Amino acid sequence: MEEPIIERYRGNPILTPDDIPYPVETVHNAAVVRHEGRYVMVFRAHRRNGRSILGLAESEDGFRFDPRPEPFLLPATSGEFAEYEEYGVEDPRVTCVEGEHLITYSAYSRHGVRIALARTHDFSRVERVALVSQADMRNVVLFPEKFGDRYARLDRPHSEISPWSIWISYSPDLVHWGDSKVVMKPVTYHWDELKIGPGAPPIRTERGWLHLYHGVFPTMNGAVYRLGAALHDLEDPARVLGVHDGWILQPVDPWETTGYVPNVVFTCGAVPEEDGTVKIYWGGADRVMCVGTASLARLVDLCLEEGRPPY
Ligand code: BMA
Repeated sequence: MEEPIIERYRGNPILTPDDIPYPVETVHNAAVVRHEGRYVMVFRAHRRNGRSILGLAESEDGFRFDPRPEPFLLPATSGEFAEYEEYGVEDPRVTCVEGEHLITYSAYSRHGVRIALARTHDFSRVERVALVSQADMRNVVLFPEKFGDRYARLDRPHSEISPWSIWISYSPDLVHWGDSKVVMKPVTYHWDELKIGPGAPPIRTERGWLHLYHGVFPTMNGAVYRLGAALHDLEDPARVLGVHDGWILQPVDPWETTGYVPNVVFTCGAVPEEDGTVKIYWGGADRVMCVGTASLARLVDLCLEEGRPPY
């Protein structure tokens, strides 16, 4: 049998609602980054009213996480963010740019879903910066480096003529974004034919920026969420060098096929290691957190050697 692309950790799931010291129904779609030699996880959790908050857990080894006693970010109840976070905060991504941890998350309200940006230096004090998109937008990941003097992000606008595709945008100040270009689209009658969306913030490799994304296929039994891989040019990230034709992970374990939403693996974070591996984190069935390990070189090879065009 061929080696799996992502080797699942035997101790999965690594975090479940039962581990959290305050009432939550789910622990999923978490960002994970390195901070001062530890792994910090910012996870999404549903409360019993069906709305989400963000929690935080820490780990020495990237596998065993201890949750903090209190939530990390609750929907704002006053100020300019309150109106747009009324229905909750979801699916965080964390990128370290020039020593600062930047958090993008979905802000849900009666006006739709849009992206908010917050920053932290220490994961104790968190400061909201700006709402950085209109509705309807989810799944925004920042690149960890600037290109010239501009920040870059992968985003996911939606329109009937170009449904749920991945675009790139640039900003001089993290607040105002533009110069947008389409970079990848779902492919008809393919595992990611319905929707694709940015997953983990891109990872620098020698051969390009590796982007782990999610793709959705509609079945008679509902949507199936899987993970895929794409490689972007190091200097010009709007240029896609290759997209792996197949998925790299699909729901298999019981906590991935059954849960809050069945048949979902969804990533918001991956941590590259010095030994050439990457720890990939994903939510299982929108209820628990899981982790697996893959070789960065193999993921890059899959994009370049067993690829398909980006659209
Ligand atoms: C998407 C988002 C994700 C979720 C996925 C599967 O639209 O809501 O947070 O993991 O659906 O339910």
